[in-house]
Amino acid sequence: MNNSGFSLLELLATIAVMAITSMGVTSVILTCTDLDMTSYQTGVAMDKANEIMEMVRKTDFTSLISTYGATLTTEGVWVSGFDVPNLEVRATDLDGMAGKVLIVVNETLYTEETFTLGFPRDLNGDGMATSLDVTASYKILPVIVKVEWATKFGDREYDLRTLIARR
Ligand SMILES: [Ca+2]
Repeated sequence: MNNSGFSLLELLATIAVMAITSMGVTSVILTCTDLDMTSYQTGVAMDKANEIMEMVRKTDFTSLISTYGATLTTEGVWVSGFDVPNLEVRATDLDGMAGKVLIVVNETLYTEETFTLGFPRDLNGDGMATSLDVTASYKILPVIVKVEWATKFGDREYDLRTLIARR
């Protein structure tokens, strides 16, 4: 028998190969979309953090804590929250807002974040870095604007850190 066309077996094999190939393509497209989403979210976090830091910098120096200090933690950090649209808030985030302004008033607080701001550090100008709360006497304020959000790959965060002094 002279059969110049596809046999059924060849046809099935071809369909199987095409199906596997197209699964690979779909997977690549999904991965690219995920990366786009991740970079989009990081962009959203950066934009909002920059916007809030600009507002903080424009705030009168003596009003910084009354404006951005909603609650004082036991570590000596004033905290307030701000909303960041289009980011998924972490389930563990108590105030339900992805953004936070942190103002450190404990000269002795030594963390990964305050370390980069030169802590332990004299904030009230008495020459010593020993005060646990300089809320009423500060000459310099360390401000951290932080955005923390959840993604399908895990938690992400972005922050800006600065020292603000009276001008
Ligand atoms: Ca001091």
